[in-house]
Amino acid sequence: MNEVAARHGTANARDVDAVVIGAGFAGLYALHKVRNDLGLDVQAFEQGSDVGGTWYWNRYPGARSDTEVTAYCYSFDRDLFDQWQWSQRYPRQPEILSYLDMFADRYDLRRSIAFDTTVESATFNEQTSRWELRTDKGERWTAQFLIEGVGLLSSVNLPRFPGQDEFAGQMYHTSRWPHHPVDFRGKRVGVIGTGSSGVQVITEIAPAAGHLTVFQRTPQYIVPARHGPLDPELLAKIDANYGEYWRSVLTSITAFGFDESAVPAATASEEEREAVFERQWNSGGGFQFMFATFSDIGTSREANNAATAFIRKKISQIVTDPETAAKLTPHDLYAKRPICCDDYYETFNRDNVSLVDVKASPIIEITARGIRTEDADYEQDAIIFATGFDAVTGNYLKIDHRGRSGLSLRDKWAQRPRTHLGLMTAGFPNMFMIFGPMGPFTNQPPAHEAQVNWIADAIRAVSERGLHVIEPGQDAEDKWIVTCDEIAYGTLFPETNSWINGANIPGKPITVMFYMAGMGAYMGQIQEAADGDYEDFLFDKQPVGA
Ligand code: NA7
Repeated sequence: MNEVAARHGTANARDVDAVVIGAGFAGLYALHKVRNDLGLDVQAFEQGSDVGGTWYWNRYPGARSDTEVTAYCYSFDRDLFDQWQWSQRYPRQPEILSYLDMFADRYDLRRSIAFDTTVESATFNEQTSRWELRTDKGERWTAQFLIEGVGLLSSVNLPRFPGQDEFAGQMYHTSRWPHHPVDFRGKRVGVIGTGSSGVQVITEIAPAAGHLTVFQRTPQYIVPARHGPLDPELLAKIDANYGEYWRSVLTSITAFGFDESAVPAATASEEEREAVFERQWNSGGGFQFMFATFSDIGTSREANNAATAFIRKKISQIVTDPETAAKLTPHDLYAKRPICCDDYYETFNRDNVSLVDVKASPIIEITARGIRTEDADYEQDAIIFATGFDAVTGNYLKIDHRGRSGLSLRDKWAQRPRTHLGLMTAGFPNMFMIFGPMGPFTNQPPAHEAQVNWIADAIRAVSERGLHVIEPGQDAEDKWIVTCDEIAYGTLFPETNSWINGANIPGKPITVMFYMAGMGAYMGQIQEAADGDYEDFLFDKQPVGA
C-alpha cells in the first residue's frame, strides 16, 4: 500500500488492474476479454445474484428476444456458436439466460464476479491515476481501468401514482419479476404500458387471465414476429462462411443479420410497395419491417407514411371492434424502436381483454382495489407495470462518478449525455462504457463485442506506450456530439417521443442519445480512431510517487 492510497482513505482497498461493472452480455465478454485474453487482474461487480443482466431481471411471462438469435449471441468463439443449439428463431428468456450461464462457466468467469453488489461511487484519484470504488457492501477497491457494462435498458422506470402503496393485490414491474412462477389464472389483471415488454406480457397472459385490462397511453406500430424454428437455409449459409456472415452483420445498419433493403420506397409503385410490406408482415420481425422493406422508412416521410398506412390497415382488418381498433391505431410517425409480437392485435378480440386509453382518461390514482382513471374505476387482483426504463444514461448516473478535478458525471451530463464514440467521456480517464450514450443504435451483442475489442486494444495501446492513462480529447468529444446530432436530425426518430431520446422520463433532457448512422458506419469510426493512432485521445503516465 503506498502513501497516496493511504492519504485517500484507500488503505483497506483491494487493488486490481481493472474493474468491470455488470455481468450481462456486455460485462461477461469484457471480463473474459480483459482477464483471459489480456491477462489483467480483474474484479467484476453485479447487482443481481447471478449472471445475465437484462435476461436475469426480465423474467416476465412472454419475455423473449425479438432479434433473430443467430445474431443475438457471441461471435468470437466459433465452437461455441456451433455447439449451442438454439431451439427457435426468437428464444425465450430462460433459454438466453441458460446460454449466458453456460458462457460464464465456459470461461470460468464467476470466480471474478461479486454478485448482489452495487458499485455506489467511482472516483478518479489524480494523484495515483487510479479509480477508487465503493460498493454498497462498504468495500473499497482501486483499479487502473474501469469498464462499465451497466445496461442500456436496465434502470427501472416505475411511475408513482397517488395511492400506489395502498393497493391490496399483487404488483409487478416486468423487469423486476419474481423468480417463481406467477399464476394469473382467473384473476383480474391490469397491464400499464404497451412497449416491447408490455405487448409480450399482454399476449402471453391474456389466455390465462380472468380479465385483462390494458392501460395504453400511446399506441405503437406492432408487426408480427412469426416465431418458429430457425431457418435451416440461414444456418447453412452461416456454416458455409462464418466469417462472412459476421462481417455482414458488422457492416450492416442494424447488426441484426438480415438483408437490409437498398431500395427507396419512392422507386416502387403503390402495388409493389404493398406486396413488399405484405411479404415482410408474413415473414415477421420489427427491425425487418423497418429496414428490410425499404431503405428509407426511418428517413423519408413518404416512405414512413406508406409503412404506417399499411400497418393501420392491418389493425382495422384484424381488430373486430371498431372502437378498440381506433384506440390501437397510432397516427404518429413509425420512428421508435420497432416492435414485433405475434397475435398482439388479435388479443384484443378476446372477450376477456379490454383496452383503456389513458391519454384520453389518465390514471389519477391507484386504490386498494385497483386503478382509477379520470372516468372509471377498474378493480384488479394484480397490476403489472410494463413502463420501461430510464434508458441509456440511467444506470451510469446512479453511480456517483467523479472524474478529474472532482467533476461529477451527473453535472457533466445534466443537459445531455456527452461521450466520444459512445465509449469514453472527457475528464474521466480510463473509464470505458459499453453501449454508453451516443453509441450505435443497433442489435447489442455484436456491438458489445466490437466495443469491448476496441476497449481491449486501447488498454493494450496504453501499456505498449509504457503509459498509464487514456482519455478522449474535449474537441473530439464535441465533434462526436455534433456528428451524432447531424445524423439523428437527418432521420425521423427525433420527431417521436420514446426512451430513445429520453422523453419517457419526466424531467429528463430530451436529446439525441445515439449514433444513428448504423453499425457499419460506427465500425468505421471506431476503427479509424484506433488506426489513426488514437490521435483524438490523450495519453498520460502515472504520476511520480503514485
Ligand atoms: P418502453 O418501450 O419504454 O414502453 C413503456 C410503456 O409504458 C409505454 O407504452 C409507455 O407509454 C408506458 N408508460 C410509461 N409510463 C407510463 C405512465 N406513467 N402511465 C401510463 N403508461 C406509461 O419500455 P419496454 O420495457 O416495453 O421496452 C423498452 C425496451 O427494452 C424495448 O424497446 C426493447 O429494446 C427492450 P408512452 O409510449 O410513453 O406513452
